[in-house]
Amino acid sequence: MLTLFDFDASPNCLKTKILLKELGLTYEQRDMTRPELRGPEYRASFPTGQSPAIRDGELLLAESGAIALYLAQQHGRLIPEDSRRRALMYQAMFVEASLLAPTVGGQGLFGELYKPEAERNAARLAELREKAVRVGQILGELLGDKAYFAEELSIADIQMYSAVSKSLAGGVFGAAPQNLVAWCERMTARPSVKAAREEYVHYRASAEAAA
Ligand SMILES: N[C@@H](CCC(=O)N[C@@H](CS)C(=O)NCC(=O)O)C(=O)O
Repeated sequence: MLTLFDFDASPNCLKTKILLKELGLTYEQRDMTRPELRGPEYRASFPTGQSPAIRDGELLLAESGAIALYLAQQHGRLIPEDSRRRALMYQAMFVEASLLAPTVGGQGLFGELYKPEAERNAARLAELREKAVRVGQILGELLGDKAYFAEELSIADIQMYSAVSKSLAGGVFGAAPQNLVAWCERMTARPSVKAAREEYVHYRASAEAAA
């Protein structure tokens, strides 16, 4: 059986959980702590020392995007057959990994905001805040009038969802594009997304705080 190496506070693990639920796969979950992720045993299997990661038979695989491509291809779902749509999917996935995640992720704005106030770098924080607003605009333009980033639901939407939903909830996109807000609401309403969010203390807590 497939094993998911999971970490409760992780937006990256949320992506993989949504995908597993969207594909209807059964899996065994290993709940990891930060020291375990950084420990030699985990690093021997997954050199990045990060979650999510999966074990599928002989295959040990980390990086949410690689996991998404692997599982979607294996199950023949969530990757458009049409090559133009598939190209849009790749574009959105690369934008997520190269622009969105570094700007707002753990190494970016939210990483800086989670630091105790005295340890924050004010100049970097201001730069990241400004960049986050630009990234929100870019995502709105990439999405355009499409219902999903590749016109049909694909792994690109799942990859985008964690950081976009967190950014919108945290207000870091400023006056966020309405099409992006509507897309996020569509994604949040999906049973796979609802079920995945329910499994994380972190996301349950933010839903309770918003209610
Ligand atoms: N690019 C990676 C990022 C993974 C990542 O940053 N994982 C975080 C949790 S969200 C992690 O494992 N942090 C633990 C640590 O760095 O010690 C992906 O998409 O999977």
